Amino acid sequence: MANLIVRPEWFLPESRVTPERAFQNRRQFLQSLGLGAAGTLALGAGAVARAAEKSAAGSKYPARRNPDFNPGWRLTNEKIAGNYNNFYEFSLDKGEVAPLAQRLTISPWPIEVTGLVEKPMTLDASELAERFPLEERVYRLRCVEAWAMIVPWTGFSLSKLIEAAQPKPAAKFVRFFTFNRPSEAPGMVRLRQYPWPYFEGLRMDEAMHPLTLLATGIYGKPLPRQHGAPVRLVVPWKYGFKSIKSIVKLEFVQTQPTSFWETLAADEYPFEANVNPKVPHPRWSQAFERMIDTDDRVRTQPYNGYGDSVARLYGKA
Ligand SMILES: Nc1nc2c(c(=O)[nH]1)N[C@H]1C(S)=C(S)[C@@H](COP(=O)(O)O)O[C@H]1N2
Ligand SMILES: [Mo]
Repeated sequence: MANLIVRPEWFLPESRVTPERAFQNRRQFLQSLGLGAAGTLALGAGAVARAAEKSAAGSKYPARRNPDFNPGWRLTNEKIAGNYNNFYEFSLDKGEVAPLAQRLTISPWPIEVTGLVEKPMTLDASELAERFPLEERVYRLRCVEAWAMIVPWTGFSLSKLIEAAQPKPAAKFVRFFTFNRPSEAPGMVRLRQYPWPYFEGLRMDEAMHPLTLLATGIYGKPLPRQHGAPVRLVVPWKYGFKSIKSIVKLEFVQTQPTSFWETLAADEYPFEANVNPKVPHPRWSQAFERMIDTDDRVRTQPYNGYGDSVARLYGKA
């Protein structure tokens, strides 16, 4: 047995020779049997491969791609998207967010659903995938700063959670809140003048629109912290700041609430914030956007290209 313990010089960690997904699934499977590396020896490679396949079918990632939301666009490079993040709780520097965000504790993660609902509830983020089937959707995301990306999110329509909470007729808006943990988020300490925690809001019809996603994953894996783990909003026809990350609370209210950026500069970041190439930001044009990985300059589309399904919400054909 000694040669199994003393690694030969050609030894490579399995993670380096097996595609990441297969590796993770196999590990999960072995762990579920209470087996470590010894399990590999006992079962043999073929049995492990078959068992890992079964376990992959049971695991939540990657989720089934919804063909309605996969138009065959070229995806933004995953590494670049994961190292170019707006998450002011950690840093104003997009490249610094990913390393700093790793200190965020994401388990347990209770989410409170409250306000004007028949069924207020608190559920943990880990329960979401059990209650609401996950699917993968490719969306464009357009930041108000005139950069854009195209990413595969994993999640479910926010409408499913709203239906479970049963809003009362008086509920006309939903408010969303991010965590309030300065001890884990240095930006919250450094940017003391900001009205933390980050908060956002949608009209009820916007929140109920099938495009509005609660995302728990990206690129076929659970969300990394810099993208808003464990659960964030994605509203693809609005500027990116509406897509609030790391949500801890949803509150149903009667009158139009404010939002974090609106409080700071209402003329630059209005509550509605629909992507519109014809309405310039006070300090720059919104006619074009830059793809973050290729630097391609792309013409910005009304509603970020989602006008066919959302323009009717705004009384436009
Ligand atoms: N809590 C929180 N959510 C947030 C932000 C933030 O600073 N804090 N930034 C927003 C902005 S401006 C954008 S463009 C997107 C960026 O998402 P990404 O980093 O996953 O690409 O997150 C949005 N959600
Ligand atoms: Mo943004």
